Amino acid sequence: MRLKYTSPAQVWTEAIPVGNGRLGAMVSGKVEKESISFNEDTLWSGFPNDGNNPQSKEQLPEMRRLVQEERYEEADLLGKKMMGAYTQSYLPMGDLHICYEHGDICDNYTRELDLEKGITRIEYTIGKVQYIREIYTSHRHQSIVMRMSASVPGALNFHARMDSSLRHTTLADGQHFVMKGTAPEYVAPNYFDVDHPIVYGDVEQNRAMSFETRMAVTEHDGEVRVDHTGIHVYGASHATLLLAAATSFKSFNQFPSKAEEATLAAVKQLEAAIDCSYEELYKAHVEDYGMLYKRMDLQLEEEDPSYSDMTTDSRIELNGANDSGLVTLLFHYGRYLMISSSREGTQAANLQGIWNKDTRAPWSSNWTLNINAQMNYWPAEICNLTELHEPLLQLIENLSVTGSETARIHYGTRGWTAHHNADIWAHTAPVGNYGDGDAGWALWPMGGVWLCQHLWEHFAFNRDIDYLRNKAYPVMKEAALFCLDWLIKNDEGLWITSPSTSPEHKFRTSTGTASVSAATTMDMSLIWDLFTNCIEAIDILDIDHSFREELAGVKEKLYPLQIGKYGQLQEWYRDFEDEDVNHRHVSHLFGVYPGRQITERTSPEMFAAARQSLERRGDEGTGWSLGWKIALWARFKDGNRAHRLIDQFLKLVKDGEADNYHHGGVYANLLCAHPPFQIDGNFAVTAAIAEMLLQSHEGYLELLPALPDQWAKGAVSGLRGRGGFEVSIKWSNGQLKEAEIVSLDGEPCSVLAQQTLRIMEDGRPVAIVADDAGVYRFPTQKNSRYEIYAGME
Ligand code: FUC
Repeated sequence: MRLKYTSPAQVWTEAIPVGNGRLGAMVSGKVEKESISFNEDTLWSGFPNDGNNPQSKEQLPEMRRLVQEERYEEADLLGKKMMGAYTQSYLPMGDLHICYEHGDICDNYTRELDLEKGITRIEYTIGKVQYIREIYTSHRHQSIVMRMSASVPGALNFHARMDSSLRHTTLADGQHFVMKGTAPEYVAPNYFDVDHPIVYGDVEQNRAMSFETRMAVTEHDGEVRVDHTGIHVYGASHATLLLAAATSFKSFNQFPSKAEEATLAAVKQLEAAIDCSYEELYKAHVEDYGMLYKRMDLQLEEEDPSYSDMTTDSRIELNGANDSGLVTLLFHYGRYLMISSSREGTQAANLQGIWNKDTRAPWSSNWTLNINAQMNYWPAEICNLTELHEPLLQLIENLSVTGSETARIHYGTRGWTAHHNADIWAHTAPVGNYGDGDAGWALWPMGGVWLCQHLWEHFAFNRDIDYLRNKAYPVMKEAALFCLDWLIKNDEGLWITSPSTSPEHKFRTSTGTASVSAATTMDMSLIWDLFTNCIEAIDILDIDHSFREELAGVKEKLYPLQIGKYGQLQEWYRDFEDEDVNHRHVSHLFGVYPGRQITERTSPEMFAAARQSLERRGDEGTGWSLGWKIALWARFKDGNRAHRLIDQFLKLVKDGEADNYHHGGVYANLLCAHPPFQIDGNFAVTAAIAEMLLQSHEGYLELLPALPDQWAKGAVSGLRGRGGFEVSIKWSNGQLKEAEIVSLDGEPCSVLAQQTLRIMEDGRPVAIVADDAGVYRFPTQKNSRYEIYAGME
């Protein structure tokens, strides 16, 4: 499992990402002048500032009147008056430049990322001297570790320095080379054209955060000098360079600390790592990373051995999804990226995970809550990385705090709301510089409702009742209270939302297009999902009985899903024509995936209509859109269609290809191309591949629900299903052969497969009950293992 290249990265989207959840780096592997751009996940512009717009609430009655009178274009315009501030931006920290005194001409160049160890390695020869670099970000030692070596004594000579596009100075502090900098107080989004897009605070009273990066050479056998220009290593055959970094960020609702706090934190990190030998650092990293990575394995078909000699970019370009080894690589890469961008206690992975080189990154590299932030965490549970879900769950808790002010100020409701963008300050207001925004994007108070699905899913997969009681349910309940106040009754006495948008898509009106109307399918499906989850939580916790009644009553009378004139699941309240029939968002299909409202069993007609909607949308899409569609085709149990879209996802996109809303693909480094680079698609495709092999949203584990013809034979281990089950499956000729289920919580287990099953525990048959639909149910014991065989004895 390696990404592999035979030349250095010329551009950022060819470079290799490494990270420990907090500290990230993009390694280019250039021979003479290595450049590594690095990030720290708390480095954002700005300071706590709610960005709410107190004028919003007074527009609401008029807004609702316009919607009711079907004056949609006017409603869109009025929406501008309900906007708050834009979010702040996630920032690059700096660039590390290492210049080797051996020129740029070399032989036998290779550059690899070993997914099993989480280490990138660069090798080349100059004359008879072999040079090797190993680079990774250690979670245990909280630093970027770079080990350089030469096969001949004295051949390793280099100079390392750092700079940043943010305000900074550099200096030598004993054996440390130090960069001290400050973030701007304001960075305008890249799509917002203003004269002063980047604004720094007053030197004396800066409200933004400070940052500090420290670098030192540890183990070496040469001469090391540190001065204000950098670190110089002469006459060595090996040296280890460490880079530690910190900011003065405190928390989402507190102003940053003084710059000294960043200094203290960076010094502490570096000092903790500095006395370790390279061997100790390496061993600790491989162990720590492997503890997460090794939980899963996947094999699809026999890999064509000739493919493993090819570079990753040529495999993408020439083979696509026909190369099942490349598909497995893509799958594991999503897990690698999750381990590298999300660890307990770090910030949640944003639009670019943690890897961003631009001060004005696309869409501020923020958290976009109308699909992208959620999508980042789709693989967390099913791919057995449940603890890496934590940063998102924490972000949700933060948003529920700031979001209660937004709910009160913007709409006068109880509970909490978040709109389509968030930042490290837990921004929850609709974005648009108090009047500039577009209602089609920003006037969507459903971000919190959708996010709450993650709180529930974390419970559903793990069955931790204390977590449900103390962490998840209280936040879900507050989001449900918002919905109860936000919903209004239509003329037929059904509950609807107004204003309401189907994220970013517009419909045609008699005179143009508009986005604001009432009760979009997505709104209603999200509310259905939250209420359903709250009701299940209440039943498990045996609390809040009258609240349960209230939720159940409203849920019963939610404006129902509709089937439109094309046989499609209607996206809007009325059967409007799409502005763009191929639009990238498929929000109205939330109930199919990642939701569970629409299944073949519970609502076959809606299921067919949803499928028809996806057909109408077509197979094109931005990177993340393709990822979502693959997961949807998995839920429609169409493995071949899903496979076709994986092939589409594996299309090589060249760096700098302009933003495109209809094509997607991946860059040479296998990172998802919106384009531009956006990480969500990587996570979605990993989750979707898992979903092709195992589903558990219908109350049972379904083995191999959407196997494509191309994967006739294979094996997967370590998947997780709802109910607290770990599942491994082997198949051949497109048929289940055997599976193993470990019950982590002792819950009763239900399994569905295409064949008759025999279920054994310790070699003895287990008493099973099979229903008409072929679902086998059996009791389990906590931590017991069950073997499943297809066919009769
Ligand atoms: C939403 C999407 C765009 C992009 C942006 C970050 O606005 O519609 O395609 O992913 O988020």
